[in-house]
Amino acid sequence: MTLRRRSRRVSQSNAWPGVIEAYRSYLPVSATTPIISLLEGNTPLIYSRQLSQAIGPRAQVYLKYEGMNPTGSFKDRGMTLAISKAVEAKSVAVLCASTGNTSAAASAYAARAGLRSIVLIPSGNIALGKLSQALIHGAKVAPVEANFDACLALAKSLVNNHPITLVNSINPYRIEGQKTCAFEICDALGQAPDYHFTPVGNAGNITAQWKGYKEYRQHRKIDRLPVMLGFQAEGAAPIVHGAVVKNPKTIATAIRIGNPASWQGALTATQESEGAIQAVSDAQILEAYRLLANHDGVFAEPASAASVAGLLQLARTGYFTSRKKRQTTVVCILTGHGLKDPGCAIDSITMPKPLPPSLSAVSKAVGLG
Ligand code: AN7
Repeated sequence: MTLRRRSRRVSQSNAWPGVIEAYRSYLPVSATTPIISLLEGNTPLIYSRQLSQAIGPRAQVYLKYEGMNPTGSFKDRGMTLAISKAVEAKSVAVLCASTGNTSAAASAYAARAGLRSIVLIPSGNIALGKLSQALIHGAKVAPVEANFDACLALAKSLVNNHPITLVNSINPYRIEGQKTCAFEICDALGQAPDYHFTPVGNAGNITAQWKGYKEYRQHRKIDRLPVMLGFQAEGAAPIVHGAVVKNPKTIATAIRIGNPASWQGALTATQESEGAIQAVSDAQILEAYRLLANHDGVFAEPASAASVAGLLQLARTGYFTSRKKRQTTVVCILTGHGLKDPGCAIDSITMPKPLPPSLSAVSKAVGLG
């Protein structure tokens, strides 16, 4: 009797296959491209009652919770493709500069692919969760005493002198992968939203999302395009001011970027869609961060809350009431998980004091006394 070797993998025929398999015909892969995936994508599009009410009676606001990706941010969409293509090109190492999330994604996907990864991060200005990820996935981490923009310049010089693949979003495969976020939104809504709100740092994501919407329209999956609205932090708003910011400052370290690589892509997206890039203050970012956690039950990292801060800012200025009569659909991208930056959560609440193990002390402290 011959024993048939059983497949080690459980059949997952109905399971989500990751963004490359889900959108293969829209992406630059061939039948022989090795696919390195952690089954990223298919993130929740969550209705927000509080934000819908804040915008107006005919508004429907949805949160695209990209923090639910395998490494906790939208970067996984681009990284699955960038790493797959690096393996296809027989690369043995990848390199990125990062404010944190790119380094987390690069090191995880590189680990899975058996590639070495090197990450340059601005020393002291990356959230602890992200740093832990890069380290635990085995990346060579170089904390540089400089900001992200200087780290990116160093990274570009390093790849010129060594046979290493750069996996920052100037790698076009990153943009290709990240456009799948727009596809998913359209697939879920059956149409493009009227307004698309997103945080902007290096501006790769808004560039990718706009590309995604335009491709979906070309393929007649949707028949209109959203207005693209991007938000930078006030102290790191080069696109808003039309000038490089030498010393960008914001509590939202993910978007602490003074010279975005995809600057032109962001301008194209907002000009073609009649949208805008605007600034929101750290106070507005933190207000939105708390609102999301307190009223929607959604924990997003501070940079992510910039999209919601931007939505509230525009709503206050009457942006929506002065425009449309019919139903308005809004999507806010929440780019990363709140657990990435536990320090920010702890700093923005009052830490409760330790209590003696007595019923009266505990009851009193929790408001049941
Ligand atoms: C949570 O990880 O640039 O405008 O090096 O982590 O495409 O840069 C992160 C950016 C928004 C901005 N939200 O996206 C990096 C990095 C979060 C982010 C952005 C980032 P882009």
